[in-house]
Amino acid sequence: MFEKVNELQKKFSESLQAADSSQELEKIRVEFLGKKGSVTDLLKGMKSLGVEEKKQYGQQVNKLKSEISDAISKKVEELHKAAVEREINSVPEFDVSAPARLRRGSYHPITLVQRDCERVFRSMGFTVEDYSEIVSDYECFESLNIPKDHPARDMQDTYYLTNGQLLKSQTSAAQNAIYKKYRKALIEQGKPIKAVFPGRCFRNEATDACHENTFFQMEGVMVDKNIGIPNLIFFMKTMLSEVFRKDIKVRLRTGFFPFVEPGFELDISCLICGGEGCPSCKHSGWLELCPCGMIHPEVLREGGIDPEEYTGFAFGVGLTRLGMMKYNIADIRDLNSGDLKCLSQFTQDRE
Ligand code: FA5
Repeated sequence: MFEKVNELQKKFSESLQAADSSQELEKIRVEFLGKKGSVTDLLKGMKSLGVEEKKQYGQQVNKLKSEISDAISKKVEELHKAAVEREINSVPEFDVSAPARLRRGSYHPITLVQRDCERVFRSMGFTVEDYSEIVSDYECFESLNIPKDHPARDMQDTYYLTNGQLLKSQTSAAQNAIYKKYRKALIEQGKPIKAVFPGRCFRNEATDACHENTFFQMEGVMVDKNIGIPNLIFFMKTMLSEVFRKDIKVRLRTGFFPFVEPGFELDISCLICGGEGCPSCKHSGWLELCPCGMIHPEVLREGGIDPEEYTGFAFGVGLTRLGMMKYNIADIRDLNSGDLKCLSQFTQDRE
């Protein structure tokens, strides 16, 4: 039995010496220290030993175990150091007197599409508002008719701070503040509230070709007397035709959001596959782009606006998805990748 410990030690030393990459070291770690590794195997034979032998044998196996673990960590570090040194030594010398090659930056496709939308809405009398990325539960949910324990909260899990605040999961989180900011002008001077507010949103969810955990939306609201669904449809149509500047197929279907009534989902026929179905549209041929609806009376009331007198619409367009469709980017994750091969293709749109 004790012989086996020495044999294993020898075998390990040989394997360690031959290893010259971190992948090989990981393999060795699993081979010797893994759940089904050789060191665990050594312990299996202990049953047949006497008490004193068992104690000595156990000590030897444990000693071997920590020696193997230490030796692997040491070698990992050595290999890492050697790799860094190799890299430092391989930096080509450069000629400081050579003329500079200028590389101009470019705007991110989402910035481009956001500016496009802002331009369209500004031209129709909307203000563009900025809003915080860290918000309270009240802003993100309660003021939007989503009380604690409401099932609609399941649709949007996000990241919480230890102080109870959260990274906003939707730009709708700014609605209440916008109503409160402009309600006086609406009520006293009859100025309709017309505002868009773009922003980064966060959701704790798995990513795929059309879902990111960090993405951009742009919210828009209009409140005045006699605002109805035709107004909403007019502004949605104008936004899409101005952004795409070509005919695109859209569909409007009913959708549930506690802060609008009635609520709609505005989908766009997938421009990546032409509506055939692909990973970008979850093989449905349609991409959910811009939910919208008539602002719920409770939400207006919470913002200090009398819903008996005023009505309004709200929408929340997915700017990141809009960018995907406009610039024919099949995988949303490329937009956050920082990969210049993908992102610098849009330099021609630089302003
Ligand atoms: C909302 O966030 C609502 N606040 C929108 C709204 C505003 C409805 C005003 C009614 C009135 P939803 O969770 O469906 O709804 O997201 C809106 C849009 O954001 C989606 O259609 C999609 O374009 C985009 N979006 C949502 N989740 C993701 C994600 N994980 N990755 C990328 N885009 C996303």
